[in-house]
Amino acid sequence: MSNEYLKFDETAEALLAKAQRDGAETMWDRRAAQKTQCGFGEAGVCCRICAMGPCRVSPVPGKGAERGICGANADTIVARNFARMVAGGCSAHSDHARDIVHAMHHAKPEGPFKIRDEKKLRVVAAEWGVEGADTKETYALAHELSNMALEEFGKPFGTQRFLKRAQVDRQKVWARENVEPRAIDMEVTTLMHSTHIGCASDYESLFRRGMRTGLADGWGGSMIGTEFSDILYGTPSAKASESNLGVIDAEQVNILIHGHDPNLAEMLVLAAQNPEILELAKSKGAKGINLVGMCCTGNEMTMRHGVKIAGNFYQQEMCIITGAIEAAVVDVQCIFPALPALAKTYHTRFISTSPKAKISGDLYIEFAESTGLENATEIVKLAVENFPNRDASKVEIPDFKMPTVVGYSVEAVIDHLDKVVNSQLEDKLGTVKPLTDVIYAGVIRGAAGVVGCNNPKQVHDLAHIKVMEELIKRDVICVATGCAAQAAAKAGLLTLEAKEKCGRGLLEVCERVNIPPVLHMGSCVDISRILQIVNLCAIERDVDICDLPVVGIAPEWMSEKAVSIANYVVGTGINTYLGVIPQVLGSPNFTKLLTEDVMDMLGAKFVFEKDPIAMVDKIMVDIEEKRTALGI
Ligand code: SF4
Ligand code: MSK
Repeated sequence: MSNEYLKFDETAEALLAKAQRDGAETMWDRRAAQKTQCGFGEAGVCCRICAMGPCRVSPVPGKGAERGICGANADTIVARNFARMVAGGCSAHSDHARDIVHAMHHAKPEGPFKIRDEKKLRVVAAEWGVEGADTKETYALAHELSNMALEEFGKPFGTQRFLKRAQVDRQKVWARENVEPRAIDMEVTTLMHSTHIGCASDYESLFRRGMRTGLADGWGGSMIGTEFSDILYGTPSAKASESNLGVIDAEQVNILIHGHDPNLAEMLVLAAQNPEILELAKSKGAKGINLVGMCCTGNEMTMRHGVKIAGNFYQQEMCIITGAIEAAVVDVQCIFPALPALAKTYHTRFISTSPKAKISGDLYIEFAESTGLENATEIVKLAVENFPNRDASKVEIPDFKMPTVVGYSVEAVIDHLDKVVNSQLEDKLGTVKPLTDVIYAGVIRGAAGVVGCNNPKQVHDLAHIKVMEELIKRDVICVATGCAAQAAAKAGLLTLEAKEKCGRGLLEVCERVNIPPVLHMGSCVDISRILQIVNLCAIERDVDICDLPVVGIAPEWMSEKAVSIANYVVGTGINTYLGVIPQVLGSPNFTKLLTEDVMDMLGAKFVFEKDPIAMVDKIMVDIEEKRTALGI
């Protein structure tokens, strides 16, 4: 732990001291136990794709082995490893989306899975060419559309349906470069085939394979995940919430919901409102039931229900260390396998629920769409029953929480803009024109999508916050998802008052539109919302997406999903700034491909910069160059 870290995060300081007193191990202990991390792995030149290996080649040309046993050199090994990270990320986002579509397949008027945004159902159905999209009975249409969506994963011919949303020049780039994604499962399978021993060795071909798979995520799996979640659970609108560990309430039964897939969490919200269970909670001495969210399940729930945000990725252990969590309930992705053992230090029950993410060490209650509400009810009851087991001497909840405004779907942003510009009109125009107007006029210089995780290679949250504070100061509006959005929430950047930290232009926009300078757009799959709003701006101005003064940033990323995201954001034509350097530096050729050559291919590139302020300096040069090229 650096001093900077301790100064920066008081809640962490107090809880890590408590963890030591309680004899609880945390990620920081395990990071220290790793000592110096492997230089070969860090450079991406370790290969264990076949059992002749593991082979490691020298990241320094001319020093040590230059080829693995099969003859693969650093370029091939790095490119294969990178591509396989994309496959992992695309799979995670897309398989999550598939579960949402399955839940929609189970939707019926009496619930518990219901159609909550019928308008979006009909819009997407019309977009996909469903006959009678306007007139069909709601649930017949929903079931037809869910079948079509399931085909997007495995159809034998054709490309992803949502590609047609993109601005036409971007579609031409994808066709020219042969990176239009076909069925999602097909892209992942073909990538795994290509990276098998004895298949592709050409690093550029491997990069293209990864790019196509990344685009299958962004414009396929993730976009399906977002749109179908909105249809099923409602499209988010702006609402108030709170964030940080202080949202845990000593007087209530606290249930932590953590992971990514909203299917279970939506059922938990319903179960926690059950009058019988609330009565049971009172009989156990609790004032009520308090659901608190973490990572992207938290984001999904706060966007639609205002569920309070307990924290982001690095705080998952701290949440349990408060000693006041009755049940930590998880679905898929970003869940430390360390949590069940940690939970045993306290009275917390750790409950995993997905057959795709069964975590050993405590309880497993399998969630299925067909029995969703019963599963959720069992879980909530179990948490309530556990309340009397709480040890008051072990409870320490940091007295720190921040008011937060969340819920900025694309529709919510457009709605806000319309209220300012068209307040006198009865029919809303529903366009992003006011947004492009203020960008083109230079009132705000550009826009940044800030996304991604925490990673001990950065001081947690600090890079997120420095980047966002510095950008809004320089009149760049930020939209955020995932753990970056939660970092912004905790730092108070998702409040209307945060406009005081903005430059003059952005301050004026925030005042007129009544929005924070950083907009919470949702979970990791909801980066598709960012793609869509940038895409709408490009369509509005009739330019390719790569011409707009817009950047993507992942200051503290760590997961394979982030590698997939970085690929599809670059593939969409948006320069992408990474504050943690991917494991590619062992191949100067592949590194050059990512950071330079890809520009000619897709009109955007990867930029590696660990220092947040230096990163913002580079971003401003990038944005101003784009403005100059547009003549604005
Ligand atoms: Fe070694 Fe080649 Fe096997 Fe990789 S694929 S482990 S480089 S022999
Ligand atoms: S939860 S992928 S740690 S953003 Fe989506 Fe956070 Fe990264 Fe998981």
